[in-house]
Amino acid sequence: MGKYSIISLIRNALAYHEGWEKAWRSPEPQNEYDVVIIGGGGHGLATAFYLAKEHGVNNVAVIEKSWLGGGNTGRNTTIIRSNYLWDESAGIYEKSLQLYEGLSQELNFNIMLSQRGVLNLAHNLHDLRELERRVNANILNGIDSEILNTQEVKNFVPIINTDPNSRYPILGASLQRRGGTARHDAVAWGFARSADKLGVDIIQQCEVTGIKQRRGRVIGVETTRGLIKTKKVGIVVAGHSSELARMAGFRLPVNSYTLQALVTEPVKPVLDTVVMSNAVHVYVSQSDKGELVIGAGIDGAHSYSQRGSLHVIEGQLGALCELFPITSRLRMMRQWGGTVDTCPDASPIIGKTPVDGLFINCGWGTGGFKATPGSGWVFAHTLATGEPHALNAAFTLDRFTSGLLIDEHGAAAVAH
Ligand code: FAD
Ligand code: PYC
Repeated sequence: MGKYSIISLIRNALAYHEGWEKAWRSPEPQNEYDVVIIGGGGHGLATAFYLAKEHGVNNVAVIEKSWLGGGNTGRNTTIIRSNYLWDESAGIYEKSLQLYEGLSQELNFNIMLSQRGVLNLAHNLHDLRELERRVNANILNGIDSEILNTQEVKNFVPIINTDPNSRYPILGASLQRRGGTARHDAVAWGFARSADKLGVDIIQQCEVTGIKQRRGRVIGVETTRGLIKTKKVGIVVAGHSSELARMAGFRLPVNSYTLQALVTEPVKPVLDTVVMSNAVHVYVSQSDKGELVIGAGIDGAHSYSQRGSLHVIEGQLGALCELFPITSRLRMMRQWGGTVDTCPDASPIIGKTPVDGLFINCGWGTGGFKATPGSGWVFAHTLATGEPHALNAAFTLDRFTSGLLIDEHGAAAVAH
């Protein structure tokens, strides 16, 4: 750290947050924008940033009903990876991982990328064959992916229980070494700060209540702070996508569920990778603070509640203790939930809607944090040109009528 950074750090620390430079402005909404993005999560903010940076479209507003990153962006367990099965998914998730690899430099904001590896465990021969199939597909797509045997898993994760007589014996695992974690808030804030610098208006505490149309074309959005005119709108509201589609007069094949997570009390470093078990429904990593960050599959009932129910926690903690016996004496500190938007094939929708000028980016379900930069990058292209990029061309809404589904239930890893 240079002399001036240290002086500025001391000055700011002593000033108790007074007079700190704001990371982004809080402008009043203008009457009209070239593009309005609904949703100030990571995906919406990334879209705005790439619209301005890659396409020179700066007259853009991001409209957020609450605070930036307060939706799933700030609620997720920060796992990133690109080891999906089908070519279409490999293309977009790998683009995203590559953007993540340069993002701290690109945004001049430390997103705390930690490529500590992501393991998916196999507990029986069927699991192992499924993982081998996916690893082979990944390798054909140029994505780093490998299979570890039981001993190699034990070497990689010393605290894991590999006793062959345990309830969930470990026959092996897939490993993506370039996978890992990134700090979720930092991703949202980094994109917000850089988009703001490029002229994007970020408007918080402003809810979109209607999509105004004339003769099948979008002409603006109704908000709690008045009408904002525009000929191009991108909906990027994750768990509330069906609501926005309803406002615009069409339906989505999307279901909303609660996905929950919890953290333990902080402990010394015990786990320096991410371990997921699709079959047993638990996954875990250790945060920089020392907490074990734990999650599982969705709660099975449709809901907009951001809480989740106890039986899901009981199941995942039982599995956690079986797989990692040393966790059995840890106390749980916090639990929360987010509303995820799931598509029938566990893949997103990124593209046109039945309304001219209205585009949608949704359906990332339990796994969209890893896609944040890639999703924003392709959606910016789609909004700027009116047509999808090659990387999102297959993720259309009409695949649910054509039948050209992209079934990623296996690679989604978190059951939904
Ligand atoms: P959000 O961050 O939810 O942003 C949407 C925004 O739209 C919200 O801020 C909301 O307030 C706003 N909004 C909604 N309606 C309106 C309206 N009418 N007007 C204005 N604004 C509106 N993915 C991974 O890849 N790895 C993980 O480890 C992972 N773990 C997860 C764990 C949990 C517990 C949860 C809940 C999700 C997890 N996910 C994970 C999924 C991931 O969080 C999401 O797919 C991703 O963050 C979605 O980002 P987003 O920007 O689309 O949505
Ligand atoms: O998609 O990798 C993932 C994930 C991990 C936890 C929740 N989703």
